[in-house]
Amino acid sequence: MYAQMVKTGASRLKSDAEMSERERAFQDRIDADVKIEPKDWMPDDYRRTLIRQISQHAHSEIVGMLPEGNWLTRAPTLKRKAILLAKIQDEGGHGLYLYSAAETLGITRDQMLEALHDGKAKYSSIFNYPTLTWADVGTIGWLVDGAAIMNQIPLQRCSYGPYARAMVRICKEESFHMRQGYDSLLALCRGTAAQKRMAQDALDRWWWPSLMMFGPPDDASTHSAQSMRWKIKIFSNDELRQRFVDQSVPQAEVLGLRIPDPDLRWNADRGHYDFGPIDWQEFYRVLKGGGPCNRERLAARVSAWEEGRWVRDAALACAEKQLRRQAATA
Ligand code: FAQ
Repeated sequence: MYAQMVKTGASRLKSDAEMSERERAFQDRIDADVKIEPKDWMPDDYRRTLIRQISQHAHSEIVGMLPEGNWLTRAPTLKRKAILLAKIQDEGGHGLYLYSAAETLGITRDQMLEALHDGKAKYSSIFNYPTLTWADVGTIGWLVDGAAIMNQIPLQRCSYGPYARAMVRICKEESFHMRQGYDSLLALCRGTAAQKRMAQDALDRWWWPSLMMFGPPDDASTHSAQSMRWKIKIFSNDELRQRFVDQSVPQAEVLGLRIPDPDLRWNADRGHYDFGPIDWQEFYRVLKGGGPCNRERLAARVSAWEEGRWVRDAALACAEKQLRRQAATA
């Protein structure tokens, strides 16, 4: 089965001389920005890399519904509740487009979900943190969706056609998600002193995990070199992280919030903000299952799968009955 346990990508890039004729022709198409489609020939590692990344992305969307879902019954107004409900439904939809895109590569949805439920497949580290207050919901929209957009806009141009096309609609919806989160935080920051403290506390807890969403630093990123050669990734993890910091600092200023990083300062020579060291030990701990909510998130997905069994069985029985009827009248 294709899962994260499968080694994907080469440990180093192949030179032109080491490539077979087919591999060279494939690379030429990528270099010429021709999209690769499901029925085209592709190297096995290209296929596996895409299955790994797209399925992780899909899992992130559906696990990502859980932290915000925690606040649906406690949203402060009907309007905020309706917005949150729409956002969470969008995330379910993103999961479905992405599972469909991965299925074009020859893996089934059941196989992908089995890998998630067995703890073999990853999903984004960010969703292993708890949503303690209502301000966390706004902060997820602002920072987590903001980071997701930063990463996903370039994916609209990635080399695999079905993935690139799925990202177009996803990015439009993520943009609404980010705006609603920022709007919600703006309301808190312009509200009472207690509401503003709540917003600051949420930023203090979500800032560093949001920076980790972009993945390990470039020199520790196992897949980046090959994925960039294949234009599955257009920018490196560190490039996107820097863009995200540069985008977020002025947004925090408008909110009147302080980013919890004493080393954060504008560097006129680089034309970017410098920022402090990221705790990569925490990142790897969360990846290994040691984050505050890893167990809870996985248990919620497994129980949703088990409790939904009767729906899948009923849908299958209905489809079979319709087929039998059609066959009888044909
Ligand atoms: N969490 O060599 P790299 C969202 C793993 S969607 C967990 O750099 P790569 C929407 C990585 O898989 C958020 N694992 O890997 C939303 C690899 O392990 P493996 C998800 C991580 O693939 C908002 C190992 O580390 N977005 O938020 C993470 O080249 C609000 C080495 O790393 C996507 O999935 C991490 N943060 O680059 C929903 C976008 N980072 O597989 C609800 C598509 C790295 O060998 C509410 N994905 N790892 O076992 C990508 O762009 C890439 O996969 C990266 C990682 C950039 C995430």
